Amino acid sequence: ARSEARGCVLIGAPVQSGTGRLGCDMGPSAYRAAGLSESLRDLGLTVADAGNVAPAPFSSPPHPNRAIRNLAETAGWTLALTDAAFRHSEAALPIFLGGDHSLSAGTVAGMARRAEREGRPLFLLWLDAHADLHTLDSTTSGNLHGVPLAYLTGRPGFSGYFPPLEAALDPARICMFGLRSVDPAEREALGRGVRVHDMRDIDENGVVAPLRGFLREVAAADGLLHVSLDVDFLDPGIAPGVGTTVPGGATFREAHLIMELLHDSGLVRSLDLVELNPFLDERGRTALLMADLAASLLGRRILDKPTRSY
Ligand code: HAR
Ligand code: MN
Ligand code: MN
Ligand code: MN
Repeated sequence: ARSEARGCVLIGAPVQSGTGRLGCDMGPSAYRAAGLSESLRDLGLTVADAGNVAPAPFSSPPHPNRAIRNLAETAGWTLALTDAAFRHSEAALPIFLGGDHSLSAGTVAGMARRAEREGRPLFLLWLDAHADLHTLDSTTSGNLHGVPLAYLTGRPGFSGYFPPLEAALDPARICMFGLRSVDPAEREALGRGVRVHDMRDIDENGVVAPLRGFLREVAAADGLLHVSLDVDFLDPGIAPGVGTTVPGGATFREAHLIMELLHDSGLVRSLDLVELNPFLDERGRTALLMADLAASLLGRRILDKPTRSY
């Protein structure tokens, strides 16, 4: 079924335990204030708002890497969001309103369980300036928004500290766009088969051919596609509301085109909007832009409405 055949459900994930600075917990409210459900309803979609998830209790033993912050709390979010993603994805297309990127450890794990239940493979499109491939041992910042992909691909060292992972993601089913800030330890992990289209690749070749190639593979495998959109994928000039800006990000046109191609594919089963920090935003412009990109992914045509100015 094409994605618009199912309704959408908004799920707030006010996670900020994975970052070094406060403010991401206001993300879900900012998306609601930006009118995300109204723009989706304008497309004729059924939209429910499931409210915000709360972290589950989880105790992690102290980790030898003393840099790590908020380990048990982040693991508790992972547990709660795995369950929420699995439950809400049966009948609807869940849109997770973050919250920092550590939340994807949960949402993607829940979608992996969903895919397994349907006997289909899960594919992941990761739109981000960062690779988020640190292990608990390799992170030097200690910020756990830098580790979700290591957890999800079953890299060692998470056992006992994070919820047990039922099915590890095959790196060959992960495609990244927008990378431009990768730490040495992550570079090594990138060599394990993840498909990477960094900013240089996008500058030279554009987004259309590589994205179409990936989508063809998802379709050929009858896969489920989860999209994880990190605010810092976008250029800081258009998306200042994030704690980890990196110069040289995607333009409005590139990001919008990706959303249109995703919409046309009909393959997207779930979506994360992550890393928005409303405290760092300018009059809501980043929240509005992210909400508009989500609406484009769900079928909004750029000419349907005068584009808002951010
Ligand atoms: N690699 C750096 C670290 O581990 C920066 C990670 C930043 N991650 C995000 N999400 N903002 O992509 O600290
Ligand atoms: Mn990220
Ligand atoms: Mn990032
Ligand atoms: Mn459009």
